[in-house]
Amino acid sequence: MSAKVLLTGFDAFEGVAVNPSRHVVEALAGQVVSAVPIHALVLPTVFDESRRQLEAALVALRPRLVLALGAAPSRTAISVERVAINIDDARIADNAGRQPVDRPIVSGAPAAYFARLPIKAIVAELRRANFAAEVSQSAGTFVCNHVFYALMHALRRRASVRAGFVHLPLPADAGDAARQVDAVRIVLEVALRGGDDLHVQGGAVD
Ligand code: PCA
Repeated sequence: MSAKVLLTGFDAFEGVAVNPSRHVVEALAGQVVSAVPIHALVLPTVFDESRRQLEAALVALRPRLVLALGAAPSRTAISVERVAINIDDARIADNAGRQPVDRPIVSGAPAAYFARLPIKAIVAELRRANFAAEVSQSAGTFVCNHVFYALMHALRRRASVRAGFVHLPLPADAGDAARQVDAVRIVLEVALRGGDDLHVQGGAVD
């Protein structure tokens, strides 16, 4: 079977009228990166349903790389997430009006999974291309973390599949939005390159 990339984003949700992750996913749908075709999927910002749709796509496509994207209105840098945690704790309601509090995503499963992406190499490459980028130590506890955790859990026995999550800041204008498409292309290229991560400073003190 030929290799595929699955790229996901989210629709609009409270406080984010136009989701930049949706724009990027739609812009890259059907394109080819490092000779690998991109399959795009826009997920609903809804607990459980987003996970169901993601899991169905994983079964249907069997991708070599999965990159999930979401919007992070409070951030100013492209945030390459290090870790997904096994908890839903919603400060706002999802698009179906649900607001789980302190609910495990998968009962009895590990507290966390690390991204299987060269996160520091990705940050370095983004900075080389003049993007504000950083490693993030938390993807939050809303639907983005939910999908990220569900992704890593679904792939827990498929070690050869690379997967992770990137949060995008809200773009300042149309030019900025277009540049985010280039940034995500860079993320995919570095992720498909394989090899070890860079061991350079990328942590946080608090
Ligand atoms: N961002 C939200 C959910 C959907 C999105 O794009 C989050 O960070 O959880």
